[in-house]
Amino acid sequence: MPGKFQKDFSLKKDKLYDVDIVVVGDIVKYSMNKDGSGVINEVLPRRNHISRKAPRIKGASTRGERLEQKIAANIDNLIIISSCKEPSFNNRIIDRLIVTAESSHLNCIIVINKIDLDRSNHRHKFVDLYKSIGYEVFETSVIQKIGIEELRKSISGKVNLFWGQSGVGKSSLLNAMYPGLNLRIGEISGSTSKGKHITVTSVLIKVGKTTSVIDTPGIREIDPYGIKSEDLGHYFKDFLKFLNECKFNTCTHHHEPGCAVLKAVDEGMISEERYVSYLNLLQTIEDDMNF
Ligand SMILES: Nc1nc2c(ncn2[C@@H]2O[C@H](COP(=O)(O)OP(=O)(O)OP(=O)(O)O)[C@@H](O)[C@H]2O)c(=O)[nH]1
Ligand SMILES: [Mg+2]
Ligand SMILES: [Zn+2]
Repeated sequence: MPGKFQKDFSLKKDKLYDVDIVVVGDIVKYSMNKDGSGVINEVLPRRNHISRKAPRIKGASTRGERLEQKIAANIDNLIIISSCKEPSFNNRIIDRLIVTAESSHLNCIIVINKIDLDRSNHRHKFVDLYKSIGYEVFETSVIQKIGIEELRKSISGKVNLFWGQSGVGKSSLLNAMYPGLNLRIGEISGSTSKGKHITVTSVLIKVGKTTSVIDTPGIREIDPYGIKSEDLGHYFKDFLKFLNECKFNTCTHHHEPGCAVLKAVDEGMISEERYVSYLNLLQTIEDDMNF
């Protein structure tokens, strides 16, 4: 492959992960060969990108900081897809995806799918929570055709990345929103209630003059990249108004005396669910530093 693309690749070949040279959403200059194949000559500067920590390779000797794995570039909205059941609702993953989006300054939209399976209305508490923080939340059912049109309208005119666990219904929702897409849909495993990782590569599809959607493979784990423990609180929007009141400006809101976040949790001003997600992420960041 000639041109700049190859040059960049060779410069980075010592890296464990080279998946981020070109990512979905990139705008590139390319030329066509006579046989109909194409060559990317240049990747244009990105206005933003979203990434996570690359999973550790089993048996690899790499120690210390985990590398960045870029997921997509030039996006407007991160659409966080979750489900009420099959797989079960997981607000820890939602919070991890929110932090990932906030740290890249992307707008987040939360979708809770499969509401037809939520007979006990377990989701309501979380719908209220995320709305109270200021996020847009959609409750959808592909089976019962609920919330599909509302979501479609809300993401119109933007580049939208659909992200979430396997089996939550990312591809199903996209098919329901844009008839004719015919994305492949999977089954849910009877024994584990988990998805079977049906979508295997990210694809960007133009669904309107100014609207694009990116369907992605389901995630197993999500560790945000490049966040220091003392900065983590800034990516929890509901913590923001308390952060300046902590006694120490390096406060990690874990054990420090005079912590305004801890006080707000005690007084019910910050939800315990969100605080547990915060501690969970803090632990991941600290574990990686000591690895
Ligand atoms: N009951 C119910 N099932 C749904 C709904 N939406 C999707 N499903 C089912 O969930 C299963 C998984 O759907 P997919 O669209 O393949 O899920 P995905 O998130 O794209 O999964 P991966 O591509 O593996 O990441 C399929 O059997 C769908 O029919 C819904 O609203 N209600
Ligand atoms: Mg899929
Ligand atoms: Zn604090």
